[in-house]
Order: sequence, then structure tokens, then C-alpha cells
Amino acid sequence: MTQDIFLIGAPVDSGKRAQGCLMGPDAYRVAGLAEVARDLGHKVSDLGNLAPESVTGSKSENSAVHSLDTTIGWTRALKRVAEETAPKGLPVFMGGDHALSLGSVAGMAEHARRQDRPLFVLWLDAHSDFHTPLSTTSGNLHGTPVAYVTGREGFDGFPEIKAPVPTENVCMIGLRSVDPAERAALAETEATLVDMRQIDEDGIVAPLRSFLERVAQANGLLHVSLDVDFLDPAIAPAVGTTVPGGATMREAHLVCELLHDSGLVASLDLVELNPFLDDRGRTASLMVDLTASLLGKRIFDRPTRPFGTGSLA
Ligand code: B3U
Ligand code: MN
Ligand code: MN
Repeated sequence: MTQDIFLIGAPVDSGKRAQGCLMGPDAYRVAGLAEVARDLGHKVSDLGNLAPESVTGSKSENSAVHSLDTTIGWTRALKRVAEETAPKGLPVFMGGDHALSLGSVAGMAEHARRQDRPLFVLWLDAHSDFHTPLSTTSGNLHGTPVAYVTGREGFDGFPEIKAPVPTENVCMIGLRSVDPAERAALAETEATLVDMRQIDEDGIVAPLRSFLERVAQANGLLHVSLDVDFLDPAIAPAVGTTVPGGATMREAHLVCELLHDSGLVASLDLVELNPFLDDRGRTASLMVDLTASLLGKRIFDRPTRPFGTGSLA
């Protein structure tokens, strides 16, 4: 299946204090993201880099929160471009830090609402990013997008989300750094939480397959958000918040291959790449390789097990 792919540069760097993610979109270009997708037969348009809308005067009750105006400006711009692009093909948001997902997922939620289909979100990340601007202690808004898109309170000044993503439609895989306030809030939800222990005990395929099965059964649209720190820092060092004990290269490729086989992916974020911290471009190249697997690159053709048939066998 070939697709119309839209590469959207989102040099968001406002979601945390350490800078460098703004170089991410260009690193993906240099690492050959468009060429790799074209080689797989897809039609690729690079829409260039987006800029945040201009926002001034927003204030948070939490004095730790920083860069609120800029992050709201990015959210508005990204929500709009997601809404405009998703009806035409597969948007790939080249970050930028994870604050970009405040906008990309909000836009996809609106797109899904207009299509009258449910949105599902797969969060591949060491972190749960389930803080609100009121609960964060770091003040880093890249730790908040899942809370925002699921409709938690505390996002004054951000665009309204008319159809928030129900928490039972969220699956997080790779968790190994969850703050106490996030843990307490997640306990009140129906989100599927797959931590590293579960991956070690059961493997990464079982929880992913059952989630994809649910997406297919519901005729859902799937948004995938891939944070570099999902991966083990030994293979992906170019990220500000390295957390040891992450996914291996093979686990990550397998996830991406299954995502391709599912045919369910409607949009993709590539986030938290900080090229300033990279080792001869290896993290950027790995993220491009993983995207290739997600877009259909395979070693051999194989019969794919169908999703949405009710059978996990
Ligand atoms: N939960 C912490 C750490 C964190 C979240 N996302 C990243 N780091 N990348 C926080 O600051 O909210
Ligand atoms: Mn994240
Ligand atoms: Mn993370």
C-alpha cells in the first residue's frame, strides 16, 4: 500500500529547558527520511518547517511552568496543520520536543471527530507525559501532552479539544519513568500501561497486538507518538532525558513492522531528537530506519496476520 506522506518540520524547543530539538527536522532530512519513504514507493511532500503562532500574556498558576506562550503558539499552529493535512494523507511530524504532540494529537482528534471515527493513541516513550500544567514540578510542558489530549483540566489558554481521546484508547509502551502525580492520575484511567517489566516478562508483541486489534475492531484512526527515549540510550544517545533500560533495536523495529502490517497508522510524531547530543548522526539514522519499517520496509515478504478479525492467533 503506497501512501501520500506529508513531512512537517516542527522545530519545537519550548517543552523543556535544554535546547537542541529545534535541529531535529533538519537532521531527519539529512538522514534521508524523504528518500527512504520514496524508495518504498510512497509519494512524499516535505512541507518545510512550521512556525508557532504569536501568543502573548498567558500565565500559569504554577510558577514552575515556562515557555507557556510559545508552547500555546506551537499547539495552535500544529493543530491546524494536522487538521488540514490528515484528510489528504499521512502526516509525519518531525520534531522537535514532545510538546509538539499537544498540537499534532489535538489536530488528529479534530480530524477523527470530523470523520466520525474514534482516535487511538500509541505512546512509545519512557515517560507517561501525563502531567498537567498544574501538576508538573519541572515546569516542562513536554511532559503534558497525553493529559491535554485526554481532556484533563489545567490547560487554560490552549485550544479547546472538542472530542478528547478517551483514556481507554491510549496505550503507552516503554514506561520506566513515571512521576508520583502522574502515577496517581493514571490509576484513575483506563489507559493501557506497558512498562519495561511487562515487556521483559511477556514480550512487546502481545500487548501491541491486542491494542491494534482493538483499534481495528473500532474502525479507529491510530496516532503514533515515538519519543527517542523509548529506545535504550545505548543505541539512541541523542536525547536530553536518557533513561537506561529502554527498548532494543529489534523490539523497536518489530513494533514498527507490526504497525505497518496493521494498516491502521493515520499520523506519526518523531520527537525529542536532539542532534546536538548525537554521535555521528546515529540516533537520527535509527529514527529514520524505524520510520522505514513503519512505512513498509521489510527483510522478506511474509503473510501478514490480519487485524480486526477478532483472532489473535
Ligand atoms: N515526568 C518528568 C520527566 C519527563 C517527562 N518527559 C520527559 N521527561 N521527556 C517531567 O518533567 O514532567
Ligand atoms: Mn515524551
Ligand atoms: Mn520521554
